[in-house]
Amino acid sequence: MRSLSKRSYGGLLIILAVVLVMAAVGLASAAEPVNVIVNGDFELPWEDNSGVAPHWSPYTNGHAHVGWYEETWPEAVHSGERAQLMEIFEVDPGQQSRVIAIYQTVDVAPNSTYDLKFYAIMRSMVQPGDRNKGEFEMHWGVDYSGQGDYENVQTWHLIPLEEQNRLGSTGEYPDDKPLFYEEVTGTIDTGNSSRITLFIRGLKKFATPPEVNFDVDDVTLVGPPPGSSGDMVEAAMPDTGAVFLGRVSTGTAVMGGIVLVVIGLAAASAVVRLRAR
Ligand SMILES: [Ca+2]
Repeated sequence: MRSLSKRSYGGLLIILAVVLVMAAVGLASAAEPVNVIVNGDFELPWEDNSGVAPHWSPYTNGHAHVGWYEETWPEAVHSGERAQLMEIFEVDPGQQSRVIAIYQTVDVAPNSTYDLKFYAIMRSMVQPGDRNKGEFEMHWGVDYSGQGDYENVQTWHLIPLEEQNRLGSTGEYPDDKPLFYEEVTGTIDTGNSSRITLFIRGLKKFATPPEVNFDVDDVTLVGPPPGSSGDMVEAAMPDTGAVFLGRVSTGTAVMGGIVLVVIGLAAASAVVRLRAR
C-alpha cells in the first residue's frame, strides 16, 4: 500500500487541528448557568386581585376553600417585601387530598440538569400536640410537556417541612415562636424537553377543620441558557467505542477545552514543521 505523501499527511493534520480547535472553542465557551424562573422572589407588584404573583398561575383540585394571597407579613417573607401565600380550609365533607398550587412554565435547554431551590413555610391552626402528624404536605413536580397541565405531573417530590403554628410569634404563649423558612432543593433533568412547567403545591389530606397556610419565596431553577444545547456533551468511550451522555461542569469543559487547544496547536505546529522541510 502506498504510504501517505507529505502533502496529504499535512492536509490531514490541518483538518485535525481545525477540528480540535473548534471542539476546544465549543467546550470552553460552555454557557454560564442562568436562572430561568421569572419573579421567583415574588417582588413584582401584584397586578390583579387573583392573589397570585405575576408570572405565576394558580391550580386547585377544589372541594375546599382555597386562596392565594400576596404575603407581606415580614415574618412570613424570606426576601424583600413579598412572598406567595396559599391557604386551604373548609374541606368538603368526605373529600381527601385537597390541593392548592402555583406553577410557572419556562424555557429550558434539553438534555440538561437544572438545580431547583426555593424556601417554604408550612403552618397550621392545629394544636401543638397534634402537629406534624402528616395531615399536611408540600411537594414540587414537573410537567415535562411544558403545557402547565397538573395531570401531566408523574412524580411529586415530598418536601420535608416542619409544621409550624400558623400564627407564628403572634400565637398564644408558649406557642408564639417566630415563623422560619426552610430551604428546599432538587434537580430536574430536562430530557428532550425544551419547555417545562414547575408546580409547587400544598396538600391537606383530610376533611378536618384546621386551616393550613403555605408560604413560598425565592424560587430559582438554574441551568444552561434556554436555546443552548445544554450541558450534556458527547464523549467517546475508548474501550468500547460507545458514546454516552454525561454532565460536564463548566470547569471541566474549560479544562478539556484548554487541553484540546494545546493538542490543536501542537498539530498545527507539526504541519508548519512538515511544510518547512
Ligand atoms: Ca420575596
